[in-house]
Amino acid sequence: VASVSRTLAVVAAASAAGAPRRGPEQGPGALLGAGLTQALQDAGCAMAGTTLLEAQDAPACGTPMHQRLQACADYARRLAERIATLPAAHTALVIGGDHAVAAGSWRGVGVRQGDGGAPGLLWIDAHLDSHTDATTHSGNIHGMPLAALLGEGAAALTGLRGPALDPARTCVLGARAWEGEERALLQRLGVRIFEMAEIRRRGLDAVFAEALRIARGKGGGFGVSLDLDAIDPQQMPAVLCPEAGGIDAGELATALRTLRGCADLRALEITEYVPALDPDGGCARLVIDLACAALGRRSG
Ligand code: B3U
Ligand code: MN
Ligand code: MN
Repeated sequence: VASVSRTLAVVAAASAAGAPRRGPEQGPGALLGAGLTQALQDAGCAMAGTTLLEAQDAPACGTPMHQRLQACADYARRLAERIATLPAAHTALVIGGDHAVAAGSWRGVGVRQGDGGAPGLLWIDAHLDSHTDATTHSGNIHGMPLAALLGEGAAALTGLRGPALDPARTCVLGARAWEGEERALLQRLGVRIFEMAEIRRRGLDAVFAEALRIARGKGGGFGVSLDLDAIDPQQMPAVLCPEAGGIDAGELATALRTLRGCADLRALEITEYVPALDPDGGCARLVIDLACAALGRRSG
């Protein structure tokens, strides 16, 4: 399959409002500083530009959940508006930030598509991120964005402009740590979950291909939201919530290369990178390699 010629619009979503600790808000600056855009250009992408969307200071520890929800929702609304205004022909590359930014990204992508439909979505994550404000154990908003995108949970997040996801075109890949309520929610909605156990049994390539078929559906555009904690923490320790037994980084790069042939890929999102946990920059280089694997045209 020939690689698609892409013009990328990079959106730096420098928010940690959904995370239990500061750190992910530094992710986009560090990745840009490590040469993300140059590497993408070297890999054959045209660059339409980079927008930085700064956040207010993340709510302090102990802030009541409804205030943290509101902070995440305010940020998600701004992010969605920004993405909605990008030219439809561009592929958006959203760099988080904690994963709560996704509650805005994919609404914005849906508005930008302009056909009234939501994009299909492949959610690559160690977690399910499908709690609501009523079921969360940790109180952390980055454990809720997938539920919010599916229209479940607090109105602050679900009420953003833009279509809710179609559960039949949404799937989760790499899951290995969850609480019962979020799994029950996804099962009730009919969202396909590809757990690590299934990936180990069938191999990532086969599972990724099936997940891609689900997200692409019969057309209409799709996206990929990558939480870096999906990758094995021995290879990607620079995340807030590492979970042992994850996806092999090299295998993920190979699987992501199949996106090069997908003209219907509307956006890629990469979240939860914490540069303070990456003193030698090895994880930043890995993130850049993954972005190039997904979006590039040549090895670069
Ligand atoms: N399910 C847990 C753990 C978690 C979710 N997302 C991350 N961690 N990064 C929670 O906090 O809701
Ligand atoms: Mn996660
Ligand atoms: Mn996540």
